[in-house]
Amino acid sequence: MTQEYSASSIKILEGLEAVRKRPAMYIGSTDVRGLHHLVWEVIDNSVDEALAGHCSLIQVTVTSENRIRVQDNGRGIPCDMHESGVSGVEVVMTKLHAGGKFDDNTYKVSAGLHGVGVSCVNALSSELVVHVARNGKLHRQRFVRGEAASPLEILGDTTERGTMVEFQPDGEIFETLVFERHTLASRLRDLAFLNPELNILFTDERLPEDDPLRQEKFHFPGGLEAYVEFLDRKRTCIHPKPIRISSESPIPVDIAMQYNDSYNEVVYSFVNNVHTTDGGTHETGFKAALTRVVNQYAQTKLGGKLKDLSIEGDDAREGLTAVVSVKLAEPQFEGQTKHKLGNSEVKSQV
Ligand code: 0RA
Repeated sequence: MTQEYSASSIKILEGLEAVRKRPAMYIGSTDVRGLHHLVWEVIDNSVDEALAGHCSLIQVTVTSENRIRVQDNGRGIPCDMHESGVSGVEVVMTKLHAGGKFDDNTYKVSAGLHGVGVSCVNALSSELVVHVARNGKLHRQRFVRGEAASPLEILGDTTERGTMVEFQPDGEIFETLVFERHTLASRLRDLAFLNPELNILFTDERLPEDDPLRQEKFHFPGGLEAYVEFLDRKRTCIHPKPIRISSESPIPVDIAMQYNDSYNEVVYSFVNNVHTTDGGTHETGFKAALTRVVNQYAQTKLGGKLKDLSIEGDDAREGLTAVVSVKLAEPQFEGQTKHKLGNSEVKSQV
């Protein structure tokens, strides 16, 4: 590199060096899970643009060489010079924890669970190329193992807007470099159910041209209602439409639920689009409310006849399929894998 680095740039390089030294500290592991974590990290930035109301389409592609390309029609990463002496793109791509949020914090909620940012993906990629369409120009910059391998170049004029990130995970870091179509597709489908405005186009270029799974479009204007109907698509429901409960204040809460004729309980919960597989206060609040309401109703209807009737939570949820989604400015995630919501105020709010 011929470029001279300022003190702050040196710190930036040390930052990404730490990510390569201890990748598990940033993305959990270097196995197939960690590999997919890279994709979630990049997509989170595009979803953040969508949550801020600036992005309606996210295209995710697995190339025939097992690279990942994520393209959105958001505002694009700022390309002008940042105070640190490099472009906004380079700051986002090389500065640890900068994430996508070094502007005036227009982001109400962030999708990121670990929120380590796209710079970690860059650090753990043998090559990453970013294209940004912004202010009428198409820009491009290339990175190798987290370091700029070209300046931010202007390729030409454009009327488009948005960001495209293509990366090759580093074989020196990851135990496997093969992405799982099903893992990617189901997360993208979830994101589309949780964000009804969003269009997600998923392409797996490893599949033959005529394979119907090569390209899937995920767009569900019905939101969580559509999600519950999807989850129950092979079951027989005992009432025609899912029950829908939504509220914007004090926090955005969105619930859809439907009973079917099975004995299974399926309750999925999300916080800021993150699947809380270990539940937490939002899920506890929902279950407590449901048990209480069912008991109250039973007492009103049958109270005289069944004085000591008490319906347990498990009974109230027999044959229930439900999705609970909340959006929080400052989620506290708990547990070993950070998949459990801890904010105590959320229980009563839900
Ligand atoms: C920083 C500031 C702004 C947008 C972004 C980053 C941004 C990052 C990514 C990563 C993937 N897609 C993205 N889209 C946007 C705000 C820019 C503004 O205020 O116009």
